Amino acid sequence: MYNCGLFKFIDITDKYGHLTPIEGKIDIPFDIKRVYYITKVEKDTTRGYHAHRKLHQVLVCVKGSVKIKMANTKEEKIYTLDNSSVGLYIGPYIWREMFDFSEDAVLLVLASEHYDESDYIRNIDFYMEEAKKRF
Ligand code: T46
Repeated sequence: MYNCGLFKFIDITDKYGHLTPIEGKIDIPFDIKRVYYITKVEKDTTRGYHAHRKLHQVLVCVKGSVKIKMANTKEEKIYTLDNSSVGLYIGPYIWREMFDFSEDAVLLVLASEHYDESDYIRNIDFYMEEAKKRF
């Protein structure tokens, strides 16, 4: 599937615990302009239901687990994120839905741009129309 995939980051382990560094333009293909995280999502809640026009993001479930459904105009794929040293890259024109959050899930997101609501396509029909012209 275009514009998405998994990254494995270094997991530096010693007797004091684990440390995973993620550096913009080194470990992921963009500079990080924004960081946010999603926590305390109630059972059976699904988030997302949108795509971005320009934004590149990497999602890391630093605690617990969550499933991410990603789709384009032709196919869809579901990833389970449950490893704090694995990142899911999602680039432009990928529809995403996040579901099955574990109670303790902490989903960290590294983003290539500042928050801009006009970059969102929140309607699936508009998404299909725009994405079909590009891919
Ligand atoms: C994405 C997935 C993985 C802000 O004010 N600033 C921000 O940086 C973000 C991300 C959101 N917001 C506001 C916009 C909404 O009023 O927070 C509210 C909840 O955002 P949203 O419904 O878009 O949340 P999700 O979980 O559906 O989507 C978020 C990101 O918005 C999105 O880019 O890819 O996480």
